[in-house]
Amino acid sequence: FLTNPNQLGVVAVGFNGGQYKKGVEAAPMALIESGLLTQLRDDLDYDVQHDDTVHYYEKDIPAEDQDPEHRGMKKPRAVSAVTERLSSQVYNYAKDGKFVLTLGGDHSIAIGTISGTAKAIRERLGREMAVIWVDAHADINIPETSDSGNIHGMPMAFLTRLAREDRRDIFGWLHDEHIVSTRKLVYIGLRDVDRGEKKILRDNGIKAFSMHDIDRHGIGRVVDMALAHIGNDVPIHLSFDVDALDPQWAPSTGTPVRGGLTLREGDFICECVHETGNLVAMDLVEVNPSLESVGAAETIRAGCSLVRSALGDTLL
Ligand code: B3U
Ligand code: MN
Ligand code: MN
Repeated sequence: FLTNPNQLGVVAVGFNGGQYKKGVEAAPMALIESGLLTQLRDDLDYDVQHDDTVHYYEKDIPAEDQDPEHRGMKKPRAVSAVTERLSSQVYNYAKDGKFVLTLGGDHSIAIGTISGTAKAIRERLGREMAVIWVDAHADINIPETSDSGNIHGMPMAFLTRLAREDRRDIFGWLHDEHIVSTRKLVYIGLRDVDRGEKKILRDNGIKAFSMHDIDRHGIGRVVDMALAHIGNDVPIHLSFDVDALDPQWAPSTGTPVRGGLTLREGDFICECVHETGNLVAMDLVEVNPSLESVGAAETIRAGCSLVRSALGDTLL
């Protein structure tokens, strides 16, 4: 194992500034209150380290009138400040060999989590890390290809340097040690990818398994192919957007897209990644308990199930 067995650092990030719908900031508390961390402690025997706070980063976030659009990005300084702080929180757990679980928040927070683990894994193991991004969306817009300007649609572009900014207050704090290679990125579950993103995926030869591929080959073969692309003994950061699941299983999310994964397929992906023994970090993002009030509890339960599966539950 690439992390110390059963050592788990948890970061709760109540941040919604990468998109415009309120409510996603309440997800970490809802997941914790539903018993997720207790389950990890009591049922899966993790030594769970958590500072008992959901981080809202209020002090770091500039006032809205101090944060005008830049290259069409909305709230760029807020997202940059939050993810910079988050990056070092994640790094601090990962450098000690702990598995890092981050509960979001919208998907812009992956700029913080993935940069933090990538840096720690480089330092601790001298290795480049891979990313498995499970999502209905590719989240790889550069500012110029984004129609929405929402940064939760851009994290993978900044993390791979396809998008870059030199201004320190707008992601200029991302250095080489934080970056992930486009060759070490694999997508699963895509079904709503912007035109510009499709070109980015094609031009850079990025490996992506869409829902079409899952229908054609089945989830088992798709996961095998995804893991084969990454290669053996490569540390893996799993970034799981709950909207990868079909809205039937996870209705309470900001941008649901029909035709997604069943909960069982989502759990299966997590179990297989766990089984590699190479998983070093996981994000669970875009749970929004204030949307679809009837579906909120179900969405939270689905999120808990995904996390437990990635941490080794349900394997006999
Ligand atoms: N690709 C679109 C839509 C989107 C991305 N991520 C989510 N929605 N959740 C965009 O805004 O970049
Ligand atoms: Mn996403
Ligand atoms: Mn998504």
